[in-house]
Amino acid sequence: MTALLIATRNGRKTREFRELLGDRFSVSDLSARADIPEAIESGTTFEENAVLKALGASRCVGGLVLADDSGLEVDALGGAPGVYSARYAGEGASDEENRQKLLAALERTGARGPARAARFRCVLALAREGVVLETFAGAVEGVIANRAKGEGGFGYDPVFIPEGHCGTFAELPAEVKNRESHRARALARAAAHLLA
Ligand code: ITT
Repeated sequence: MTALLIATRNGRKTREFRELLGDRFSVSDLSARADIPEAIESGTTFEENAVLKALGASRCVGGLVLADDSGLEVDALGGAPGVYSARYAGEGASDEENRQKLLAALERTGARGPARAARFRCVLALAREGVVLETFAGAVEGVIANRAKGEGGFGYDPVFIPEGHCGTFAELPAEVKNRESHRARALARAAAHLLA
């Protein structure tokens, strides 16, 4: 089994990677690696930040490293929060604070129904020995709900209704997110590359 280090400290992301990759890869993350410094996400695109995270970890450990940079783009907010999704309500903000800020900002625009169009984007960067081998992108279109609903997933899942569904990612069964999410789509491309 191929060992794959996911360059994240977000355990909810790691859980999704494990579910998505099944027993094809032995997955670990940075949660137990206090020796590896936190990457500074100074990029202005998901790709730049994914590459920064992948290189940061890959310079410290051998083997295959995969980094994920992801976030939510809301059309009525000019694409915000975008690459700033994790820190939308400020550095160290909780998921709930970020969601509340998003719903309040969207409320102020008066956007209703299809005018609440949004998408999750994910870029994965694959690296080995401090060199980026490839990047892979995935996206899922949807709309922002009027209020947060559901207990599953993480981050903005309770406010995101994916195209073709009536409930949020947090309400729908995990299998739906694992089949249709931005991360699932990017990872399908990465896995095809790794297993080719
Ligand atoms: P790492 O940098 O350690 O991977 P992070 O959570 O800070 O963890 P990002 O910088 O990529 O990750 O920020 C992504 C943010 O976008 C994340 O904190 C969520 O708020 C949101 N996000 C990304 N993917 C999501 C998903 O599948 N469901 C809900 N929200 C998501």
